Amino acid sequence: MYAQMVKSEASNDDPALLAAFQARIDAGEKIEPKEWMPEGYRKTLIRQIGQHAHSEIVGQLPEGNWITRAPTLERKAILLAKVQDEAGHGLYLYCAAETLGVSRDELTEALLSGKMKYSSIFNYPTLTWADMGAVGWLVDGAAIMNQVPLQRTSFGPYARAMVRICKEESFHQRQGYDIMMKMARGTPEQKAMAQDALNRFWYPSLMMFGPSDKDSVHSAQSMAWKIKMNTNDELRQKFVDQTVPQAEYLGLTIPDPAVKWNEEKGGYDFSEPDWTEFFEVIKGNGPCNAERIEARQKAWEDGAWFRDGLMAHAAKQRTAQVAAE
Ligand code: FAQ
Repeated sequence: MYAQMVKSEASNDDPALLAAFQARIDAGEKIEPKEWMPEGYRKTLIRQIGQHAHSEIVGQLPEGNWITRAPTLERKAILLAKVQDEAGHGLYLYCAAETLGVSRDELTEALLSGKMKYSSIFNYPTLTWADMGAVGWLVDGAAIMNQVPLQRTSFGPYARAMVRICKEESFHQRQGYDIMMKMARGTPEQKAMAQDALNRFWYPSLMMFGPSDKDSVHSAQSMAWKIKMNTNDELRQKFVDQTVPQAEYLGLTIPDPAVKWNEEKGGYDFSEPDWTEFFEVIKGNGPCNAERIEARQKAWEDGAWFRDGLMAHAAKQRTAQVAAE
């Protein structure tokens, strides 16, 4: 079904309908699920919302890794709440994608077979407790930078899901920064752990915004349709501008000697991430890709009995309802 949807792109792009649709987008109207939309618009949304949902679900794994090892009861409760929020975000997003005619099962199968992607960032390991700080600070920080503009995206269910998600992401970012503050102001060993986490997560966080604008295949069309509100490089620059002073406040060093305030552009100069590494990671060759998919595959198989039970119950209810009518 996912493959069929991809193939059916441009099957109904009648020029008059397309022009009327674009006029609605340009006027800032929201598009709702039952309204006419070009196949390419629907396909792009399924791809982006589905990828986003998968990122939230797979994104539970690196932090879930530390729930049993959180240093205090309070930290454990906070981390648990954050990871549960991520599951919730995945569910809102799967629901938003379902309004476009694809089921959650189909999306999950596309993830497990490698047809669909999830964010590159979750293919990096979380090696120390300081990584919980770096993930909250940098990964959620990058997610917010990307998602705040998406609250104004043209597809109604996606925009509405983003409003709630962004509120929760702010708490996630704050809790990460709070961990970093404790570590950076702790013992020299703790500060070194915080610096090491920043060193390892800096470039992967910059990669979250996608390839540089010249290599972004979808940006132009997605921005015309207001599925994306900014280019990848614009958001990456905003993220760097926000994060460098936060690192200074922590007394930590961004692992890039090229980071320097540029008065003329009103932003920081910085080095590009290693794009070869990025493309390898999204092709499936990152440090944890196999482990992440294996964990999702196992969860899918372990949950089969429950899904079967729910379906059997729903079928029984339907039969009872038909008999009563
Ligand atoms: N990872 O043409 P573009 C979170 C792919 S936040 C993997 O520029 P596009 C919260 C892209 O799909 C993370 N693949 O693509 C959290 C395309 O390949 P395709 C999720 C990437 O779509 C925090 C190709 O490269 N957020 O989970 C990545 O216009 C902490 C060409 O790229 C979202 O998904 C990447 N980083 O722009 C959870 C936000 N970047 O599909 C737990 C919504 C690019 O043709 C813990 N998504 N690719 O095979 C977006 O805004 C966009 O989809 C971008 C990419 C900006 C990610």
